[in-house]
Amino acid sequence: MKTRISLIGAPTDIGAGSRGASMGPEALRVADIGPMLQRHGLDVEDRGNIAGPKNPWLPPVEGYRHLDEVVAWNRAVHDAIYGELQRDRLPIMLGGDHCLAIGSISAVARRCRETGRKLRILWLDAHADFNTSEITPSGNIHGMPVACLCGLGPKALIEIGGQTPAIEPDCIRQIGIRSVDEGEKRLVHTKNLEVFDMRFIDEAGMRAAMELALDDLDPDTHLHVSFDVDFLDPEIAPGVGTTVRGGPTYREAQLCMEMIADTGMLGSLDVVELNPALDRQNQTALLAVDLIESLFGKSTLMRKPRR
Ligand code: 6HN
Ligand code: MN
Ligand code: MN
Ligand code: MN
Repeated sequence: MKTRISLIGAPTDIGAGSRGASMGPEALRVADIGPMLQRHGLDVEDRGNIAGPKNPWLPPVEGYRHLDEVVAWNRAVHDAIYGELQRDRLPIMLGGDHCLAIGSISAVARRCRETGRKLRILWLDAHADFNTSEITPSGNIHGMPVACLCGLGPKALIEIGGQTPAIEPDCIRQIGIRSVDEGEKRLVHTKNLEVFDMRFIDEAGMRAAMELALDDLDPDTHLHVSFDVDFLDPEIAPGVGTTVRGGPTYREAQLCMEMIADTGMLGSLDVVELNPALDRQNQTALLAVDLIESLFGKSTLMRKPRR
């Protein structure tokens, strides 16, 4: 794994259904994300925050809320993440809401095409984020990034990484899913997305889910983790706008992160949807940082796991 990390804040809630994810980057910094990574011997540069348009808080127009502003933010995110990848650093995008994954993953996919690497995306979320303007119940674009990345979305968003579609559905593995809208469900099946939902995790366990999600990785694969904090059970992570009960426990989430760390292939990370306005004493940010510590290789004992 790369040991040179860049933190990039994207302080906006432009794609969300409640205000406050714009405060996410600062909450993660207050929870010591930078110093925590440094303590693990990593070279960490905090590149500060990206700027973009303010949130006008308007109803949907033709199925999208704030499309122009979402495009502006995602172009800026794309450019910032792409720049860090070119410098051969591992970018961590501190969101911000999940619409920003359109920009970050478009940049990662572009870099993978240029360097001839395979891409695997782990989408840790309560939601599939696979809506389109025709089927969205809300118009909130944070419910649409996976569809946009797969080429289903408005031209300005699907073209951000220079090639449409940015990715193929078969490079995605979704984990922790437990809230999918009706039309969205049909689209997930049509496009054959690989989903390890909570029913699967209940029955087979997080270990089996992660073994399958990380199955047949080419040694030269870039692993991108898109960590929507609402992936976690709301009892431990109340600081998100779209809580869905029945998510992974603290230990299940740790195991998920540890198994990703074991691959040694992590290449980029989004941390999104943290909403400090809904949090209690920054506990959700602290939990996210604790989990990211495992993602970067903290383990209980100094030994290789027995898998
Ligand atoms: N997220 N499926 C709902 C919608 O409005 O499209 C919720 C989306 C939540 C998105 O949490 O990143
Ligand atoms: Mn999401
Ligand atoms: Mn979500
Ligand atoms: Mn499949």
